Amino acid sequence: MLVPGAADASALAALNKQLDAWIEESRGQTGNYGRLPDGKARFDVEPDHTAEAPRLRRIGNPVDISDVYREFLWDGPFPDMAVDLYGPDIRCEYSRINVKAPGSGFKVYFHQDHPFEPHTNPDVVVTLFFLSDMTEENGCLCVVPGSHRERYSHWQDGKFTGTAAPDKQDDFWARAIPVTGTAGDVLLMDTWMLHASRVNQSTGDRRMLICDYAAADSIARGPMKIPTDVGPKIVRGQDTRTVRLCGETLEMPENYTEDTFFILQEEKMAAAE
Ligand SMILES: O=C(O)CCC(=O)C(=O)O
Repeated sequence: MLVPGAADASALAALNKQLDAWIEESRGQTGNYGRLPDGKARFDVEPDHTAEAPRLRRIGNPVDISDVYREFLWDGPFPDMAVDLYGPDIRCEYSRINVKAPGSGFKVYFHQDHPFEPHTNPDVVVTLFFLSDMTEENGCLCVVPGSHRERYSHWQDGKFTGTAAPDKQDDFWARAIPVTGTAGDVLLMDTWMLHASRVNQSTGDRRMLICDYAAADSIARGPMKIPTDVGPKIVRGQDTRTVRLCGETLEMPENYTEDTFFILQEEKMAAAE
């Protein structure tokens, strides 16, 4: 579901100002940098990142290092949207920012998010907040309607690759629709929805802030792939001693050592293309 104008202009400006500063800072770096609690890099740059043409593509858990992002994701409009979906008790799991610089060759292959962090039940909503306009030209998110009822392995050849069924990617593209919108809109996406995105062929950044919220009684079965210093955190209602189970059999992921799943996907898919 797309919610237009989910944040006011001043919040949007403050989030983008902080992101501008991080992109500026990245000019002084030649590779991934900063540390998440598990030792992986917090800031992930594309292989062709340079000082002149910075290509900072992901920031893991901006809530750990920015009051502006923490207040927005914990106290802003999204926790209440999760309450509307799942009831009063909501946990903020983890967050990340994805940036596609103009002319960036960074694309994302079809995957579902749930297989990265299987939970005891599927009450997990992925909020994808548009920090910039989203167009087909700049590589907006594309989703496969109805795919939240489908299940695909994200393992290939004995390795967790973070990609759903590589041999079905063309079929997924044939069924996919683009989610275009304006800066300030948010897409609420089921944790099982297949999604992907193409490269940015426009002259401006494509910027997206993503955060997962779960019902408090939906418990992750393993570590978060982007661990946070300050969470997971109950952002509405109360924590619970009870856990709600669903009877589904789920494939567990591998706790991969690569800094981001973009690298995992590229390792598998670049070879196949
Ligand atoms: O940034 C995109 O286009 C896709 C993001 C995504 O799927 C993710 O970060 O989990």
